[in-house]
Amino acid sequence: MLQPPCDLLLRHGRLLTCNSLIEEVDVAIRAGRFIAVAPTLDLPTDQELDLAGQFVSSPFVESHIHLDSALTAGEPRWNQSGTLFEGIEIWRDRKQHLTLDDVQTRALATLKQQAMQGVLFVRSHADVSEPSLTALRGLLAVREQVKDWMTLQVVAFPQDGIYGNPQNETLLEEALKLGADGVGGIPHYELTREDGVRSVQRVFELAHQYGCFIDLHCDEIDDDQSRFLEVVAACAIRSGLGARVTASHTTAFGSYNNAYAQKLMGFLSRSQINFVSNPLINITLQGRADTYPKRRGITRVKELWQQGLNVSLGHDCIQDPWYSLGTGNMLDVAHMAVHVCQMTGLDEINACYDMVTVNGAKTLNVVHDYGIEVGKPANLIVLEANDRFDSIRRRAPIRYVISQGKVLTGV
Ligand code: 17E
Ligand code: FE2
Repeated sequence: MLQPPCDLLLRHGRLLTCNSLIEEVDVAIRAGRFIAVAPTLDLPTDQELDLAGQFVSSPFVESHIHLDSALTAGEPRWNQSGTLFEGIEIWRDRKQHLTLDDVQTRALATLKQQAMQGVLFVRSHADVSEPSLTALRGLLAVREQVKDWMTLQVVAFPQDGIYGNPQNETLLEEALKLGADGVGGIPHYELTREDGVRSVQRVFELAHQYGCFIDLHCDEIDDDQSRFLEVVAACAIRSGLGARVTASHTTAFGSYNNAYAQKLMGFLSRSQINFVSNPLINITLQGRADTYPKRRGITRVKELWQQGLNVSLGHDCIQDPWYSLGTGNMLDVAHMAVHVCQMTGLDEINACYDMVTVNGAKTLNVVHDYGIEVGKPANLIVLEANDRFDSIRRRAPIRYVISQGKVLTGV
């Protein structure tokens, strides 16, 4: 029987199989989906690309970024201390001047930059602690604008705390009514420890009420007494929401004593929550109050991974008050994690690649649409590399980005 031609046939790609071996395959795509993946395919096709043995991977997943503040470094002033808290103050000034156009232009430029580097799934935080909710409205509009080539999730993030100001709790709920995908919090920046605890509880109530996922900035500080992660774990265990919950940053976990950390690790396993670490940012933001020895201020990525918990990695910032560098390249993030978390064994380096791909897809809860398998949406990238290790070592250039069956040549 005559086969209808496929839209795109990729020949001679090196693909990672489910048992971590590399196999040379051809990949056929029709109507935006994978229709065949096999060692040799003989199908009529409209377009064919010879990959010449280059590494074929599922796209990168950016599981934590602040698109609302991207590309604002130096506005209105530079972060001289390099701390999280000076960054929050600078942003507080900058956000008084947000317009929808300003947010949308910067967010779109950033997303295009990310897509051209193989990122096709992004979770962004949107600050909802200013009364017009301009950051959130802007990112919700962008979510629609990019949906043909990028999956964007928007988290309502109360940067100044839920209880730091009488209107913030209402603004957070308003953001969920406007259609935010997720609800966030910042318990370590609430005015008191008690406020921090009840902010986490409130976030769980809102998630239940609005049916959204949870992604909290949690314990992003070097204070070994910042212990909101245990509150998140407790709420997740009691609510059974674990897989829909993410604890981002959790840098204080790097400062906890081992006896407490060991006990906590058991609770975290029970909770089955996801973790996002942002090594580029936290290696620069944290440790600022230390002299020497100076802490790294990174959560226990290696130990969480060894425990079988889901850990993904994010960029967090691209040229904003917290981090003036950044390109959107997820291999920079993975490369930094390898160093800062001392994940230098081969399995560990490969795991860091997984943390910017498949683990990110788990955090974003998009696994049903993620992976190079027949029937799934045809999203993939081709790297000038042999495998995961080689991609990270060389921070390999991206040769092709294929989004929903189309080769992106510019978006
Ligand atoms: N806001 C925050 O609380 N923490 C961060 N790392 C950034 C923004 C980038
Ligand atoms: Fe963040």
